[in-house]
This record gives sequence, structure tokens and C-alpha cells, in this order.
Amino acid sequence: MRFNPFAAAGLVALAVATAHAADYKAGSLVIADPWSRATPKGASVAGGYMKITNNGSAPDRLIGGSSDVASSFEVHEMSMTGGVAKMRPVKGGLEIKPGQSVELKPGSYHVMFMGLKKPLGAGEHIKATLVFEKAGKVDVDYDVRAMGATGGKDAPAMPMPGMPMPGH
Ligand SMILES: [Cu+2]
Repeated sequence: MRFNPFAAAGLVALAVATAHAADYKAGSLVIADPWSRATPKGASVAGGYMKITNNGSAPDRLIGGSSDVASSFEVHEMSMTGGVAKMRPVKGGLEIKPGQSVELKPGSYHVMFMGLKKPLGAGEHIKATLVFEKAGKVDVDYDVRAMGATGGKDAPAMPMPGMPMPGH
């Protein structure tokens, strides 16, 4: 198939149109479109996603946070090892370099609501506080989207093959 510049332009326009339900600013950081996923009954964890941009001249780090819906909150990274997805806390926090963005998304970096007090339903909003090393505390709202959501609000759902992984 040959490269079609008109189709490519259409994709860019679509991406722009569907981006950013809500943006939050803290110092030189912009936190764009925090969202989470509805959880199956009995799930104890849920993932939280967003894009963090550092418009400043010094690095900052997402070092933790909290939320009323969960007993604890961690910053995780995920990697595939022999076809198995594994996640672990990011040691020392997630760095956002000056002039760069880090996208927290399914299958990659994410925040994790641990010890959920109730299942998350699509359409709900979760209040959470993010803690950055320099920018300090930032209150954000996570938009809870349907189970299986993989990205922006209008992105098509893409079921994971194999075992469902609640929260991811
Ligand atoms: Cu996790």
C-alpha cells in the first residue's frame, strides 16, 4: 500500500479532535486527560492514565499520590517478559524531562489505584491527588471509561488476548 498524505492528514485531525478531555497545570507541568477504566466486580486494582508534559527547564518526577477510592496509590511501569505482562513500581518516581512529555497508558507507565474500595463504573469520575517532586500536589479528576478502553475518549476498544488483566 502506498503512502497517502491525505489519509495521514485525516488521522492527525482526528487525533487532535479527540484529545484532552481535561488539562491541569501545576508549575511548569501540564497533566492532560486523566482517565481510568471501569473494573470488573471484585477487582482490587485499577490503572490510571494521562499525559504529563514538562514545559519548564528542570526535570520533575511523579513520585506518588492518593485517592479516596483506593487504600494506596503507586506509580508503575509495565513490560513484556516472555509474552507475560509484568508491572512494578517505578523506582525513584517517573521522570518527566524538561521540554518532553511522558504518556501513561495501558501496557506502559500508569498509576495504580491499589485496594479499591468499590468497583469503578464507566462514566464516573475519581478524585485523586498526584504528588510531584518539584511541582508538589496536584488535584485531578480521572474520567472512568468503559472496560477495554485503550486510549482517548473515542478510541476503539481493543480486547486483550488471553487473560483479562483488571486495571490494565
Ligand atoms: Cu500497575
